[in-house]
Amino acid sequence: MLTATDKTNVKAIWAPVVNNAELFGAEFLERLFCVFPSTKTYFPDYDLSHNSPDIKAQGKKIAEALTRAVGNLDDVAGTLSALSDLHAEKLRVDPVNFGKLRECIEVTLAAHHGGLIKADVLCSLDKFLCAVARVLAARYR
Ligand code: HNI
Repeated sequence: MLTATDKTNVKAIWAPVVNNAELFGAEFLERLFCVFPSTKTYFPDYDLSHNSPDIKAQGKKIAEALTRAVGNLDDVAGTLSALSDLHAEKLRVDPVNFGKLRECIEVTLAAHHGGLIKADVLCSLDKFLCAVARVLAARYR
């Protein structure tokens, strides 16, 4: 459950992503593939070289979906409902991978933050991304 303070923190830390979805999204994915190489198996037809059109396009989709969720923090489940169906029923992504992407998103945002991220802001971001992961994994049960 995100508190009012969490919501303010998440919107603030996410602000740079809103108008730079492709840039941030591609970095989320490149970090994922680099740190957790097994995740590459879900994208067998992609060109996974640095800054490839595939990585940019898919990264943009992920970042924009998360931006929609940040814009609807009172209804993350409803906002991502179609994606929840897709990941569970069609793509069959093992939910353990959502945690891996969460880590990569947090590192990316920290790397681009102008200074240290305060602990409470990181905590709020983590709560939000855990909520997203719960929604995306909900249809598996
Ligand atoms: Ni995910 C497709 C959002 C985590 C594997 N994914 C999408 C799309 C969006 C999206 C948006 C495009 C849907 C469409 O075209 O209709 N994915 C998200 C979000 C998260 C996430 C918001 C978590 C924060 N996806 C993951 C993870 C994996 C993953 C962790 C696997 C490691 N996603 C996929 C695959 C596709 C996909 C595979 C299909 C790609 C394609 O090109 O067909």
